[in-house]
Amino acid sequence: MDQQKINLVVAACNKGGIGIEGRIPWRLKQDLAFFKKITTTTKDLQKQNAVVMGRKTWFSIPEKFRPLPNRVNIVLSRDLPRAPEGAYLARSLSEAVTMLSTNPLGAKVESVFVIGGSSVYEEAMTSGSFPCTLYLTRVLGDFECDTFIPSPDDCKFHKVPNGDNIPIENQTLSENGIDFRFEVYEKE
Ligand code: FOL
Repeated sequence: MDQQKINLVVAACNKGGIGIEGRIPWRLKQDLAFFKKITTTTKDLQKQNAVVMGRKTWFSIPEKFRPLPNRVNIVLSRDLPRAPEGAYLARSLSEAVTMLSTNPLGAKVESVFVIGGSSVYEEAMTSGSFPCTLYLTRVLGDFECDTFIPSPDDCKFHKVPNGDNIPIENQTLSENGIDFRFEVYEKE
């Protein structure tokens, strides 16, 4: 794993909303396809990426899709008695990052992706402990939400040009009447 750098992947609507009642308020196939691709693709074909998520996010993923295939899955919880089947358990984000950069996992993990939920995103965005790249799908609408991410601008993230394999920034995509676009931010 490259020097404790982490990536965040999230889709958020106008007011930063990401979820309601344990689920995602919209259904965007192209966005999920992007999620799958960016979290799965590695340069070194011998390695996998890791996805780090809170307990509620783990249980929100449809059972047939978890553990997310071809990725090292880490679930964060202080309370679970054991790791869910197919996943590793860590007690905190920093413990997860340490596990992933230490052998045996360290040898086979290329990049770390934090995939939610709101408290994990918030910690990663505000802690200042790790340099981050944030892959933000901006869903251009107002959806009723009960969980949110902080504004990237308030967390000292700077928008950067989208790299290869990511649909062009400023290009608005549309799916079943919902407009959205892919943005990339970085924080030292
Ligand atoms: N980031 C973005 N951009 N969009 C999201 O929907 C998203 N969702 C989560 C975290 N970051 C996100 C957390 N929720 C699956 C389901 C829920 C989920 C994350 C992933 C999931 O089932 N993924 C499958 C693909 C399923 C499909 O193709 O329909 C996977 O293999 O990644």
